[in-house]
Amino acid sequence: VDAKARSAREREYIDVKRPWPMAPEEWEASAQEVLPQQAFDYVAGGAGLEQTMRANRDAFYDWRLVPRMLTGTTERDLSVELFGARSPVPFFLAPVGVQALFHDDAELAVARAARNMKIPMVLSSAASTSMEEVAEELGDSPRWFQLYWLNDRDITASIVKRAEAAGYTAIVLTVDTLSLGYRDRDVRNQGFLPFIVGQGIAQFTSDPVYRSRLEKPPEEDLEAAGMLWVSLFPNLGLSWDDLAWLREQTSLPVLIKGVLSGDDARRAIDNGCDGVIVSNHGGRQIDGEIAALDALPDVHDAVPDDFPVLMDGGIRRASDILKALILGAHAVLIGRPYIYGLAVGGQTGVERVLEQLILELDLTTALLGAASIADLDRSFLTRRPA
Ligand code: FNR
Ligand code: LAC
Repeated sequence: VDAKARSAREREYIDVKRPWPMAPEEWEASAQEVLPQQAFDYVAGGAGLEQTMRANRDAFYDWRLVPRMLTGTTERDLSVELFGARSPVPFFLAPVGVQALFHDDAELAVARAARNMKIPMVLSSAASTSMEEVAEELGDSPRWFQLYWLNDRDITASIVKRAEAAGYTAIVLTVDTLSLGYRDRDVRNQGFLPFIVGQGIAQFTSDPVYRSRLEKPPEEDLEAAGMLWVSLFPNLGLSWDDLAWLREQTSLPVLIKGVLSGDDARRAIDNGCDGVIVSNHGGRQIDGEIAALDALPDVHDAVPDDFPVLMDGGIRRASDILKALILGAHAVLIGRPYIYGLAVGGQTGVERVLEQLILELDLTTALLGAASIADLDRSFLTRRPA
């Protein structure tokens, strides 16, 4: 990142010499202006032709909200409860790796924004900042830990135990990325892969078991630490049977991120999991696969009503959040939009993006005639006429 250019830009916004971006596409365009091409492409891009990325967005267009008039509701309660903890709004921050690509303060800037706004942060296994440092910044603000199960059980056990010790209250096991997808933009950028040069492996360079696998400490040879990560990351042999072992490592709730069918949701339950996240990783893994929103009704139908179902993929506006909640999500995750906020304005940028979303969500819920998230039943939604 060209730090000088970026901080000048940041100051410009903070001084309100120029208006902050408003719509999500404007944040994306501003992020493109401040980021080096390869960093922008890494966040903005998806697998192959990016058909699934588009499908994630298009799927929302097929549903229309049906408001209810004269309900006399003047107050809204946008909060939701998951695993006994109440959150002020029905969205969390999705796990997004390697945030040092987007801002020097990386995950720490996001943690400050999350804490100020009381929005739960899901920290990535591929973060640029260790889980303990992020936890310290978060204080008692809520957090979950996203797990990439590297092909080494001792390392994985150590990571999970550290997350529990650092106050993360759930483990989110991502199962759609047992190997990274084929992403045209990254291939075009000389095969851009931050991990090879040791970026995005802070959970591991800070891990005693991982460090014990290295000849030289990462402080002396970061590239070797990166190469070890790249060699341990692919774990295509992982199967549902392995979950019993993970369950033994932790008493925290375990959610499976990357479920796209009712069948897999049932398998998650049968294997002792406590929740699922309907997601196709933002269209970054399999080009041409089902849109996340289109997968949601099948998952919803397959699980008990009180079984936690979250969803992400293409959530950009308040209406997207509302549609996903009505179709069965208990909460959603915001992904790329807050990263664009981070790139443009650090902590303040993230806060702006989230504030805009909350304002729009509150107003839209009011206009729909709903007093709370729990009020939003299926009668508020209809399929677009063919
Ligand atoms: C991701 N995502 C992701 N997911 C995960 O479980 N662990 C991770 O480390 C990452 N890293 C990551 C990096 C970048 C740059 C992006 C854009 C995404 C996926 C993320 O959690 C979420 O599923 C998607 O971002 C949702 O799609 P949208 O709404 O951002 O388009
Ligand atoms: C990605 C990984 C880090 O999507 O999840 O790039």
